[in-house]
Amino acid sequence: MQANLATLLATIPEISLCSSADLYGGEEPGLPVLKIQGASGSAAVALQGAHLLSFIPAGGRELLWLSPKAVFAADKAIRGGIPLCMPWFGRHPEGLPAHGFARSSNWDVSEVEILGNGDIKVVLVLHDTAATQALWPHAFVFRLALTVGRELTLALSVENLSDQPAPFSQAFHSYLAVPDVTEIAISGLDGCTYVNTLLEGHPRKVQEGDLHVQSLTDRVYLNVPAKQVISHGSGQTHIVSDTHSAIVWNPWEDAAKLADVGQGNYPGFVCVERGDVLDNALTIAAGGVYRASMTLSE
Ligand code: TA6
Repeated sequence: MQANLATLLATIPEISLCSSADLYGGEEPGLPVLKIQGASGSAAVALQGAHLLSFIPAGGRELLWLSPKAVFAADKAIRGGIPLCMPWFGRHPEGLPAHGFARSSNWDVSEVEILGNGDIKVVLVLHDTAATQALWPHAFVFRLALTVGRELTLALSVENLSDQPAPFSQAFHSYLAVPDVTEIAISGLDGCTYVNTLLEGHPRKVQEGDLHVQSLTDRVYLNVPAKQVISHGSGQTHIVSDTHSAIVWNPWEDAAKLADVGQGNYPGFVCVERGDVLDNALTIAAGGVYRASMTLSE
């Protein structure tokens, strides 16, 4: 773990360093997790992956789903919360790890701050190493600024420090807690073209009205509006992002094949992810920067 972390955290009592084993059980020693307890909201973020595990606005409910079967192990993506999928989303054409390496890499904390309105800001950074260069041959700095208050904001910047253009796609792969996925309605996708990645040839269709998830679903919506709202038995979850794609996923009965989801647990979440993927993927120019943000609120 980074050398100056204890000193940095000592400046802000609202942030403490604990172990995933203390918070969620599982094998000791677990993974290091920052617990953020602010006046307007609380959150937990694993340093592996800069991975949000929990967000609860003050007086509100948990917005994120963390699998009861999540495994907290080095180099293994954690099931639930908000994994950061980058510098590529989904399967890699050359068989490199799905969803990139950011979610399984160890990030450092570079800044912690209490903002004027009491919200808490934490900035995590990841730099290239020989191992990342072997997967994505670019010098880079990834920066994720988290702001925890009544809303949760993730502000991402990706600097390509190399002298070559870098192909890039990314998603904030949010697992949203819902009482029953079969009873939700997702607005903010009406009229958007989506790619059904479950069917041969990945056919495209246009969404009509709200989306109701009633079976195994894995779709990439392109050029979506900034806002989606998930309405469910416990209220609503609002997502706002300046990215261009939205991915909707629920494994349904296939959850039985995912040991860290587990049969029977799929009704408790829906992934509504925002990012820039497929047609919305891009190339970051040599020396260029990609920026994206997403805000979650009740
Ligand atoms: O975002 C949807 C998706 O790409 C699905 O295809 C599904 O496989 C899911 O992500 C989970 O991927 P993971 O690599 O975390 O098991």
